[in-house]
Amino acid sequence: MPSLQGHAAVYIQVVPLPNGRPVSSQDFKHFVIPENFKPAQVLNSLKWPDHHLTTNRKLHFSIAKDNDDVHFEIDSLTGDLFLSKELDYETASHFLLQVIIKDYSNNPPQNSTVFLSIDVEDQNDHSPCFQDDFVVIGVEENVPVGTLVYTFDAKDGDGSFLNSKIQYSLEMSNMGKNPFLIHPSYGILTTAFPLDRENIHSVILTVSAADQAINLTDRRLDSLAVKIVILDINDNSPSFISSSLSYIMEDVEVGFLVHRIIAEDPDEGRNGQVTYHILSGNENKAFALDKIT
Ligand SMILES: [Ca+2]
Ligand SMILES: [Ca+2]
Ligand SMILES: [Ca+2]
Ligand SMILES: [Ca+2]
Repeated sequence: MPSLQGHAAVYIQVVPLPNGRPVSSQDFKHFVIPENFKPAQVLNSLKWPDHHLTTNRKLHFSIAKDNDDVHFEIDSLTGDLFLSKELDYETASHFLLQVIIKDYSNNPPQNSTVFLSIDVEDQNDHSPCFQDDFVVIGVEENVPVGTLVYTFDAKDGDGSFLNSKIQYSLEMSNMGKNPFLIHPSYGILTTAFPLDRENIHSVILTVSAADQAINLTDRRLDSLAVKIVILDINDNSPSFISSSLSYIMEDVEVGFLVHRIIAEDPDEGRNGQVTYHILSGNENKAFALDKIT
């Protein structure tokens, strides 16, 4: 069972009590209850001032009706305060209850009032969440190092700072050097190295978003598969891979295959498609060259 911490009252406001005397620190109790505190559990550190505990006094405890709050109930005989409904820090993080204590051992019965100031402590009960399950991004090769590729934006529904503060990290699924970097706080993905489509066509990354709950074991995360397709730029010229020397007998027939000239270009699609032309030396048009083959 989570323990409760009692704290000294921090309220400085002065409101007159029904019996006319000003509020003293005795009349305030401050509690912190964890968000995951279960209904029906007694807030057992609630200790009424000693003079209320004298056994031969007939006391009656109630929560003032104008606190239209359904989260708390009080045992009218013992003064034990119960949680009657689950707490949700994200909906309500603070309660101020007015407890009326009627003392029937006096005639007429005497009323006293105690304010219970209850702070709910946020529990890390929401996980970070990416809006998508899978993202495909295109980025051109040869962009300058530090180019922005994508901005990830995971949300976390917790109400307090660290439980909802997201830290991003990434892992590369394929082998090799990861050419991307992610900013841990802003989720900005940038290039860390020059990209070369002719070397790597695409990169599969797993981007994780973890909240920063104080206890490492309470931290929650979500992850997202990201495919980055490196788009081609025409950054390679064709180069000849066939021999530059060929022999031919003088008496071959017209149409004889003299030589197969092969040039290669590693770029993609039209950027890598090679056509052939004779620039010079073909005197009397003695040779014909097929443009495609
Ligand atoms: Ca969280
Ligand atoms: Ca929470
Ligand atoms: Ca090319
Ligand atoms: Ca290229």
